[in-house]
Amino acid sequence: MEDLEALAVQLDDAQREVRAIPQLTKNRPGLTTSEAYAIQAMSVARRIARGEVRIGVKMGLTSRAKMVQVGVNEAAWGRLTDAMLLEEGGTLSKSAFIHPRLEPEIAFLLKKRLKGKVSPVEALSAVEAIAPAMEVIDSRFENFKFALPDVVADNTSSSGLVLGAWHNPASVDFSNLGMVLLVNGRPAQIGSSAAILGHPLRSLVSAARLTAEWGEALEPGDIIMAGGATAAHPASVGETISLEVQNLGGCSITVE
Ligand code: OOG
Ligand code: MG
Repeated sequence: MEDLEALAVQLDDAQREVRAIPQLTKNRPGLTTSEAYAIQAMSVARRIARGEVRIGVKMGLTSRAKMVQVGVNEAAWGRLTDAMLLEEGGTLSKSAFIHPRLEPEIAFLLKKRLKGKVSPVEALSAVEAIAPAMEVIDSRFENFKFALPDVVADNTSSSGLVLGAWHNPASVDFSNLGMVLLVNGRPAQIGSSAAILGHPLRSLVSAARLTAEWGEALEPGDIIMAGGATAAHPASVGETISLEVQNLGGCSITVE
């Protein structure tokens, strides 16, 4: 356990010091996914101990495009804190990140607790609202390269999120909505919400099941990020990166 704690400290320090580190599996080829989730929990606990507040959970690698981009073929989850919230329409200071990438997502806001195995209907009845969202991912590993245990330990590259306006989930069928990531007004990534496990709601169902394996629940008030619908876009200074989702509006941020 102590050696896992040491790895958690390495990752936490890398994030705070904005410094890439070698993949954990280079020195520990036998690192298991289960050990990696323990490292993630320890490293996020350090953030919470410093005063950050848990705001929800993110799913990652829930679309084919994302799996292909990073070469990891299994969905994973991570923890979100208030320190990751970025202002919609605001700026992202690139120097506060190692090598940030942005990706188009759908976010859920929960009004009821979800834990363990739930049906899509139960999951939907727990949703207060849905919003267009962009996630900022910033792998703490050199060259943004990792295997599944690395990325799990690294809180699935979680680093920031931008949220658009919330909508009543009953007012829009969000199973297959066009999603366009624009860079300075030009489409850079085009996809559909259906790319997220066939329906973003399935990602919420998975989040309830996977977090419960670690004794955790999705709580009322939590934000759940469904995962990128397309490959992520590496952010460059001077870019305004925005997301437009059919029938849901969008959100945007400028890289400085
Ligand atoms: C891992 C995190 C994946 C998503 O939405 O698929 C993720 C990564 O690509 O660095 O957040
Ligand atoms: Mg993501």
